[in-house]
Amino acid sequence: MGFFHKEHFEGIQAAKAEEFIPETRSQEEIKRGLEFGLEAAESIKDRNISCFSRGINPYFAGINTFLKLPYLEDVRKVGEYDVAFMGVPHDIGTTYRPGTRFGPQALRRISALYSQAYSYELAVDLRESLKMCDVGDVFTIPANNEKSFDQISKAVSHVFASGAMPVMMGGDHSIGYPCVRGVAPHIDGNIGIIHLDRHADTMEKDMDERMHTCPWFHATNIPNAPATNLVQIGIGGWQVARGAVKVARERNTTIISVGDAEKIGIEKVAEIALEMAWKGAKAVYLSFDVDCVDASAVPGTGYPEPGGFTPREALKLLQLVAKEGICAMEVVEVAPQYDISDITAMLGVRAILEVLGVMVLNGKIGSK
Ligand SMILES: [Mn+2]
Repeated sequence: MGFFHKEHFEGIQAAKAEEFIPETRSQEEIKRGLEFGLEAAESIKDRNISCFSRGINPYFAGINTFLKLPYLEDVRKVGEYDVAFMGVPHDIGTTYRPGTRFGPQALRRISALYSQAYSYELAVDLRESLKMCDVGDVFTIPANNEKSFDQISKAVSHVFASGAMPVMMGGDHSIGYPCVRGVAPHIDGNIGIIHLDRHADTMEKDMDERMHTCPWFHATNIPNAPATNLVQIGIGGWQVARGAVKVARERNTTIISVGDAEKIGIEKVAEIALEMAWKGAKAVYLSFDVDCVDASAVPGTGYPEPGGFTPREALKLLQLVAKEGICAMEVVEVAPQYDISDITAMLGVRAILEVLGVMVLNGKIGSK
């Protein structure tokens, strides 16, 4: 056992690093909980527990904002935060199974399980490092894609321009276009897009409308969002529309398949993705479609396809592509009606946490 030095294990280093994470904000939350929720009954020995649940515990209690963060009713004040989570309950862009209008609720509900917001391996406590809020949902128009897009762009634009990082919880993938359209005008230069998906989603129209098969055709028509800065990872299988493939070829986008990733490894994929997305760009937008993961791990989605990434690969990939910073991100295609034990929604929540955790570690976010 001469080669064995347990100090080198990530598991050991992470345990040591935890000691240096502050507890300032969690102490403040406990104090506020006792004040607003009253002191606990006399028989309760832990005097940090309040009578009414006001903090993160119990995880099954309380009102489910994302991570049980404060609900920011007055969205004019969003600039006071580093990160703002928003639901985008829009699913009329769906071409097969509907139901992602309930995605934000599902993500919020299971996010309670992660409301501590601490990653062991990263040794990051998001609640301590970031000022975060849930701004609720965009008022989408359930009978009209285009009007919904206008609402979404306006909402994303408002949050981004205020100085908070917008994190969008979809909704189907048609929201990708209005989300990028909300951010791009505020970037002083080009914006790159990193897109994880089994599907290319680059059709101009699908069944006569701009559906969830179309966001990147329109996003890359935005003057400062060139198609050459669009990197699509995980695309493949038997569901990729031929019309989308034609556009990808015409526009010279970069598609990295699951097979490519198997061959060169997740680390190399991330390296290439960062190089392409950041080439001459000032910011990078991240789009995570849960269906980039193998259908067995994401039953709760509108267009499942076998043969995608494992959850572990996808989470690693997200960590790696986020280390240079992400200006805004979306998690799309969570449809809880088809989910089992919340596993799809859970993966969506984890995707968000990995990205923010790595951004904190690399000093890309958090000063408020
Ligand atoms: Mn997809």
